[in-house]
Amino acid sequence: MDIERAIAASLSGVAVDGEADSPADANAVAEAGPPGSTLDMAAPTYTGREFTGTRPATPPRSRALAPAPAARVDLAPGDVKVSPQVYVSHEKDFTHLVEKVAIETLAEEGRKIHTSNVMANIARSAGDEGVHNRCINALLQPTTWQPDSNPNGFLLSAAEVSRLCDMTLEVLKSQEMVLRLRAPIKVYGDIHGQFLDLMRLFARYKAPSDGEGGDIDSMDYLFLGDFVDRGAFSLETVCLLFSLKVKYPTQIHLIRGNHEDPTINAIYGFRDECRRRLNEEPEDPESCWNKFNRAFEWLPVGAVIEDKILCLHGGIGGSVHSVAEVRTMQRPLYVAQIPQTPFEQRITDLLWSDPSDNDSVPGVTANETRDPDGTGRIVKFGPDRVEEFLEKNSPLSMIIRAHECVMDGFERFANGRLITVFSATDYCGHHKNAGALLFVRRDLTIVPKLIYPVERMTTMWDPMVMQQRPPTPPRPAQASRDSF
Ligand SMILES: [Mn+2]
Repeated sequence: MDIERAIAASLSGVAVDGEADSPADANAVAEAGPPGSTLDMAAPTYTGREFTGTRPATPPRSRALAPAPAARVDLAPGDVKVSPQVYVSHEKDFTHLVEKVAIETLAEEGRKIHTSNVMANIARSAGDEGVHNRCINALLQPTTWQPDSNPNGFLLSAAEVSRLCDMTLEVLKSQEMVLRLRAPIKVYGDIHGQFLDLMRLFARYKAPSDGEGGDIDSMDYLFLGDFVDRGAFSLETVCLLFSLKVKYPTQIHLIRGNHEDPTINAIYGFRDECRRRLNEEPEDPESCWNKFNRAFEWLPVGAVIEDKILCLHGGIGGSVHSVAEVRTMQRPLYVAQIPQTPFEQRITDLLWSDPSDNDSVPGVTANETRDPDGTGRIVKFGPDRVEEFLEKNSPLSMIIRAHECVMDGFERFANGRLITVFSATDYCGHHKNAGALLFVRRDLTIVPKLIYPVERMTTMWDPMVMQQRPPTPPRPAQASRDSF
């Protein structure tokens, strides 16, 4: 296969995906485009000169004369640039393998294809790995994932999980407390260890991978926290998300939920899951459970998409007035259980607060569902708070948050200026709610994408936690004590 065919094959492999994310598909072509545009420029038929008579076939431009010029130019950060890696599709008989290769070695790749054996390529790509790649290969199986046959085991050893936490922590430390992100992007709400729902969303609406069925090269992914607790697969969920963060540090984004906190995930299931499945003593300072929580303390608490959409786990409560004040919060960040200072109250508001029951309830009111003892620290905020916040933080015009189970997987509040998104279906087996992701198109149109509950073959929730701490009711909230 020559270079043009290799690029054409890789382009068709990336661009042909029938889903409705058409702007993203266009983006996929655009990203893979620069090698293609080099070809266009090389073709004299595009010069616009008048021409009569028969056009001879244009010979391919010789490789020696086309030293990938765009890749060699020094560009300032943020300039348009060509990816140093190119997709190629190796085809043989009825099988194919799409692979990433360095742009510098593309010529070599084109020669190799005539003699290479497809299976040998697969074997080679399975060999070069880090723990994050191994975890992704094993867990990112949107249509085929099944729980481990041994419910007390886990794919990775405690030592490997520990290494994954270290790698994730390094990435998180290098990034900001409030992320600045671009559209197109998919925003996910709470998953709460319901790993099967994550796989189902990936299967229906594409997954963060660079292989078939994946769209990570055409859009980013943002997860709004509450990865762990409640569901039976917190380890699968958090390990896959951490692995994706390590593999795609600027395309996968994780922000913190109220369950990414040792005080909370010690009682809602995650600590026991670590003890049982990693065979460790969580109280050991070097346990995986402690390492996860140390990484959680470095998760950002907010993200802003295209300067227009603020994303948080809980909300703005009564005390969050500007994005700037969140941006300057120092990490590692500890969450006080009973906030004593204005700073601690702000953290509680970001991670714990909810919108009021509906648009007719303004102001800041007690959150009786989450704060049954009436300390008054966990609040609900009215639509007037949302309006005021957005006005003060122009050009922001929307808040996306998670944290509450909503029946359709997403729900609008404050006249559509705030949206709640929740990705776990049939939360804790109780609510029969849909799960959703919000796809933010390049033109900033928000497109909800839903899945509905399915019959489950195995127990998906921690029975002990279920019994002792029933799940938070979906909106509209019904009064219920002792729930989160
Ligand atoms: Mn939450």
